[in-house]
Amino acid sequence: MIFYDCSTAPNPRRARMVIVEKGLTVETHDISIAEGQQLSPEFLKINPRATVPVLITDDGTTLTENIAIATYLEAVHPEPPLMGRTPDEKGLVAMWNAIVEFEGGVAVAEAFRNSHPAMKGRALPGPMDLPQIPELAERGLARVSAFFELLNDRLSETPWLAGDAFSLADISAFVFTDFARVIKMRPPEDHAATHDWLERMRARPSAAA
Ligand SMILES: N[C@@H](CCC(=O)N[C@@H](CS)C(=O)NCC(=O)O)C(=O)O
Repeated sequence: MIFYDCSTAPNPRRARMVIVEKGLTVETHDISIAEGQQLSPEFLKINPRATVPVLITDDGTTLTENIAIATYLEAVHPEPPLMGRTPDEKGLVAMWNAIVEFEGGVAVAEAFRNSHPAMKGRALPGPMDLPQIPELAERGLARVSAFFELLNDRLSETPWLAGDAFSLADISAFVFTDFARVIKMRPPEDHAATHDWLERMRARPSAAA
């Protein structure tokens, strides 16, 4: 396997955490988004959509989405399971991961990419240069607040997002919550369930990966 990573970006961090949780060591190449390496002709040959993470499987298949990478690694290395054991658990992990990606990941990206000077002209990832839209940044901030509420409500009901077991959904939520620092947003102090969960997340070796 070959893993194309970017040490500063949230989406590659999600895949990196899955790799560590599975106890794997994978040949890794860092692609610097700050230096625009994702747009280089060499990398565009690997992923014409110019995004990281990318995993090249042992059979040579190119996987460019977190969900695809996690699905492949779970199939090849089922233990420890990160995507549920029973049919119901599998459904809940997929459901919460999708909720987190849309309500959390997209919200943070909307706020960050439409406001940060480093993202000028790069309002969406990918090969197209697109201008920032300040109203979207504002909307993103409101969406991140709503995401923090959703997270705390859910974690007040269950220890982990998808239920009793740690899963891919927790990895996704942790990475996006942590990355919200770039738009100066953190879960409110009185979100006790979220802070308890964050502490348990930070204690996992994969959190430092
Ligand atoms: N849906 C993709 C998202 C991948 C993505 O957006 N990656 C960002 C880094 S967090 C990227 O490659 N950005 C390149 C750019 O900003 O030009 C996934 O699940 O992996």
